[in-house]
Amino acid sequence: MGSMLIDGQRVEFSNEKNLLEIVRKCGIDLPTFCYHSELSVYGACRMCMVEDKWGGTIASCSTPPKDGMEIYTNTAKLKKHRKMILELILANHDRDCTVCEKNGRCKLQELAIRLGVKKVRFEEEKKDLHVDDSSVSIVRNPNKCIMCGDCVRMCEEVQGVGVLGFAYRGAKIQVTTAFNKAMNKVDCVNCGQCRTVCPTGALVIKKDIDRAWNVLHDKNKRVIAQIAPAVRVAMGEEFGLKAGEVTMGKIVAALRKMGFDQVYDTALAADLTVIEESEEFKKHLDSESKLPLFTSCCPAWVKFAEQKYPELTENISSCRSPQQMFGAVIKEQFRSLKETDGKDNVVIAIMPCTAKKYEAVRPENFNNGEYDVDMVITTQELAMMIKEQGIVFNELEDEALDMPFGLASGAGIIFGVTGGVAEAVLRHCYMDKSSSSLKNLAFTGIRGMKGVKEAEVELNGKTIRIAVVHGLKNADNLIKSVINGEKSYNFIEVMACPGGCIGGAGQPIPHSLNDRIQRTKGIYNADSASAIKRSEENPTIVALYNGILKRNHKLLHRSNK
Ligand code: HC1
Ligand code: SF4
Repeated sequence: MGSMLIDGQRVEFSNEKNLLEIVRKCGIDLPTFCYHSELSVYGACRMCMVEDKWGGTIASCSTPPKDGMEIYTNTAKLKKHRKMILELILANHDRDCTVCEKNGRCKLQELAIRLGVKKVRFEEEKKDLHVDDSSVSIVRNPNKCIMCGDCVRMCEEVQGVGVLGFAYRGAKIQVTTAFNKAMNKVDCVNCGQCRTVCPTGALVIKKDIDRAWNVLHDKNKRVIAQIAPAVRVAMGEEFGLKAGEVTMGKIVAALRKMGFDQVYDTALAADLTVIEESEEFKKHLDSESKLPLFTSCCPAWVKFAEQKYPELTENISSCRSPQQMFGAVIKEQFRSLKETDGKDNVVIAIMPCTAKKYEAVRPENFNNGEYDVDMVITTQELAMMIKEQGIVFNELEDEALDMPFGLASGAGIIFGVTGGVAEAVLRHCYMDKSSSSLKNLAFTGIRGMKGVKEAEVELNGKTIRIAVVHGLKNADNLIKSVINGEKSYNFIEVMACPGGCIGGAGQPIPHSLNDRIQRTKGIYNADSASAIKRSEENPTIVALYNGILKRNHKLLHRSNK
């Protein structure tokens, strides 16, 4: 608690951890490249310098506030200093802005405009480093890297993966992988979180837009969309709407205008996952073996576990993710249609996630001579396609999904947030199907943004211990405490991205934690609005179990379990 003078105005502060947060709280948007409130303070870019009353300059991000301080944020000296930094960065930056993927969204470009940098006085040799597009999820272009280190800290501190780091010294310094290996040859889990903090075009989503247009323009293809739960609460942000606004009806309308033949909901397959995973969980509980059971719908988490904890393979649910269940079921269902009209069935998944691109091409997802899901387009890619097509998104009339695979329960929809899978499974397992039991479940402690959440519930006379974790570093720490016996659980839900899929790296980049909170609210609103709350009450699911799943149940599992 205390107060200070900022540009001559008295400002109170309480728990802010540094000067930068206080300055921003009082309405001055100090520029930074390397500061993210959820990462450690690096203090490298020096853009957030402020001046004290004696004319000394200090980095506001790494200076704790003190009562009675007097600082200035925009003196002539500071302005000159910031411009100089920008010019130095721009001097050896690849400045092909017009064709840069980040054009219009680049922090470097934005600050150069904002601070009035009109020319670069220092001409240095441009970098000509190899652009790594070996990953199916992200492209790394070191020529556009400004060494802020944000991706390095994200990968290490939030995801616990640590495949990116600084190499070489002086003018040759680079952010790269160990031994400069290709991204598809290191333990990158494809989560894409590095790209959510990259201020420039150095890390971007690997696009499948051209491939998507090709099939949409081909009259011999039947193009089928499945839309993931979290897409509906974030797409609007690309068109100036508020985070959390549910725009499913407009997304459906846009997809039809673009030429999609069928538009369905991935949350329907999440309902299948709920039933399969619940049955599997009950078996593990009854036999008291392979506990805790871990969820399997997040592909970045599955890859992380396979690499780091191979001994846990049997504890990870054998269920395919909803994306893959959906693809497998639809391909099976539409096979006869292909035989009748000769059209190839092409399944395009619209996902909030970059790791889903990797999941779709895993070998176990190649069946009957084709992939179950042919292509994955992120929320951001779909927004680009909508804009390219000239569709005025905000003016679209809402349209309904196609039936019967457009029908999902609220339980399927809440998969899009951390805690959602666990809650959906409990809704199914609970014998008490009253609405008060639904409410009680919501308050067990598995909702919310805490990195690790724990709950104890009574299930058929047994006390079940549940953990819900998001962020792979949190998952890593939790697993260590399970392995060393400090903690014990029966069921653990893991999502790699902060907040779950609503914070996926294929979504519009959230401006703050509040955007993720609003998206979460949007998901719970969509759940409240849905007529069906539990997966087993979804009539399409019932029909599937009485139809193709009776004949071919293995469509739902990663191996033939
Ligand atoms: Fe997810 Fe899932 S919820 S993994 O977060 O289980 O991506 O949205 O589609 O597959 O349904 C992502 C979201 C998504 C799957 C479902
Ligand atoms: Fe690290 Fe995820 Fe980026 Fe891969 S995609 S480098 S795991 S943050």
